[in-house]
Amino acid sequence: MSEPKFEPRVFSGAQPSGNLTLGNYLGALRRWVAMQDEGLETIYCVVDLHAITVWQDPAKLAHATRELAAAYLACGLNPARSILFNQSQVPAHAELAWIFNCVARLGWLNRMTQFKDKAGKDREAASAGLYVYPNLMAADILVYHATHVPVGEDQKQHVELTRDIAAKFNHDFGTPFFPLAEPIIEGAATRVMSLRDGSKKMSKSDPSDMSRINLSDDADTIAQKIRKARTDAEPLPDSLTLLADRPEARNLLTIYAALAEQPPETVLEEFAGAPFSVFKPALAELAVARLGPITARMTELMADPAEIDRILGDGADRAAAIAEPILARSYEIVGLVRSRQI
Ligand code: AQP
Repeated sequence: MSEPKFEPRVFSGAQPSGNLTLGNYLGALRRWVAMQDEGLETIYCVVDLHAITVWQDPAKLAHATRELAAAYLACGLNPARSILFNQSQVPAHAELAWIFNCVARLGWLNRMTQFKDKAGKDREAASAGLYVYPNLMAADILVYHATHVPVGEDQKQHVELTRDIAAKFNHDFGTPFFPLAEPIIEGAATRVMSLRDGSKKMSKSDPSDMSRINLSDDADTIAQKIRKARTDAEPLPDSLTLLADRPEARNLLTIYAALAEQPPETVLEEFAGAPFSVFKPALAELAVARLGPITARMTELMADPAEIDRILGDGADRAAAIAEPILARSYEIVGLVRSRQI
């Protein structure tokens, strides 16, 4: 099978399952903006169909969808340069996901650690949607023939599954139709950890709001959360290797370095020997300085939800124009008859 050349195209998304966290920002969004600003073709989605794999209150979901779109814009995504939309407005995602439900193997899905984490002990009670979530994610990416997927570390396994699905489809149908998309896991903080437990990732849906910094938090809340962040009693060391067994301390250092856009070693040079009573206020000040303008912009944007809806609708039209021919060709390859005159 000769490999066709796919033009570089970037796709990524985040779920409107709560407030966007500092983890989402550092692990994903900041990279998305950089890729847009590098001049690449970029498509960024509010993945609302993924959010409903766990229960979402309908009124809160609509609000969270607009708020996430506002966060995208406030972080620097520009609808004139990137396609910005919410997933459920482009039905091609869900349609291709059905085909991928028939391509992906149960054994592959059984290995997905995110399903195990999210379903927890009561797996029987998890939705079927949560189980096949990675197939929908594969469709999100492949319905645009996207080649690059900037994500945090936690999504690496799902992008690898996307590659497996593309490869199996191409093999089964004997045509190199889908690209093998690459995960782009870059930046200083690809896995930001919970402020309450250095072994758990910071997450929008963690029951404890104190475990995360939300992009919508005000300055006092950010300062309070950092002050109360769990740490050990030791001061900061002068070398990174001495933080190997101190996950909470390492996490705060990583966050500082990422926000300051400095290597962690440089930050340690400044703070070696400092107790957390000195480091935490410095981190809070930096976090407020970096996130404050984003929060303020989000508030301004949320004052005009009709404009957000307009941007999402326009983005969905542009996304559908790319996705629909790729979906139509996928149906043809699979052998599904399409004879309606539309
Ligand atoms: N803690 C994190 N550190 C670095 N990157 C992270 N991402 C998520 N958490 C961290 C990255 O953010 C992007 C959007 O994530 P998502 O909304 O698709 O869902 P998720 O990965 O499941 O993130 P959350 O915050 O934990 O959401 P919930 O609680 O709803 O499951 C992805 O690129 C992700 O890697």
